Amino acid sequence: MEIHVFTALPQILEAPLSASLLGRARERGVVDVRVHDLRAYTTDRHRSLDDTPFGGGAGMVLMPEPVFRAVEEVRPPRPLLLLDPGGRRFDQSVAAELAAGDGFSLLCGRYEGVDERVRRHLVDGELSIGDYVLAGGEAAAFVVVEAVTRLVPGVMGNDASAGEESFVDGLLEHPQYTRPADFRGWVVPEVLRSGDHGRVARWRRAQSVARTVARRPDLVEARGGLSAEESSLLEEVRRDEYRGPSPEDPSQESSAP
Ligand code: JCQ
Repeated sequence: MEIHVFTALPQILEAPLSASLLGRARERGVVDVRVHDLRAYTTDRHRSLDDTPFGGGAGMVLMPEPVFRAVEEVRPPRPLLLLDPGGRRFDQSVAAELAAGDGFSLLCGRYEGVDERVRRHLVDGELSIGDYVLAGGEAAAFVVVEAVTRLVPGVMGNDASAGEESFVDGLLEHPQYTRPADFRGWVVPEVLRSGDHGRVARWRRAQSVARTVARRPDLVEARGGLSAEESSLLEEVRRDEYRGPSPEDPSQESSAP
């Protein structure tokens, strides 16, 4: 997979792209992520990337010339996508779409925005990572590169783990615990130490369902609700986790302060 990123601030991206599993995967040649410095494609003696907006107003606009020159010289893999809060919302399904191809490219805006001719005549689309405004597209580009490349076989330490996590079946992850079994009196659920793999799998699935219904009902809606099996797992959790007194048995009522 080949990913090209065009930016006025390559130094913001190089360190995160070189760290950890992604950096290792790049070294091993599993993914080819290339960062292009837009300033290298300027032609004027001041190496300008931005200029004042026609019509007046505050701030600066990324000029079309260095951006077109860079893209036309490099001929990066398409689609070429501009990071912009007005773009298509980037989510796990977009990440999966991009991971299924041979490559794509990202253009990071800066300043108050990019010249409209870049949007209209150079890029293939626009991506937003969420409803907030960044100072530039670099942090958003890293989010996209990480979410996509971790789906490429061989990037993660363990190939199976990419598929097991949140959103892959539309549910949030189950709780995870590691040693110690008792931390400050907060104990790890007994089932996880039972060694019964069937019970563990069932508990995890039930926890995923309960957690998603409680915290992200929109995700449950988006996957078309719960299956009959998931609904009964949810019932089970609700029975097990109910700690209040039984209305039929007031003797269970706590008198503790
Ligand atoms: C991406 N959510 C927020 C900042 C201008 C294209 O013009 C600009 C682009 C940016 C960077 O993108 C974001 C963003 N997803 O801010 C300013």
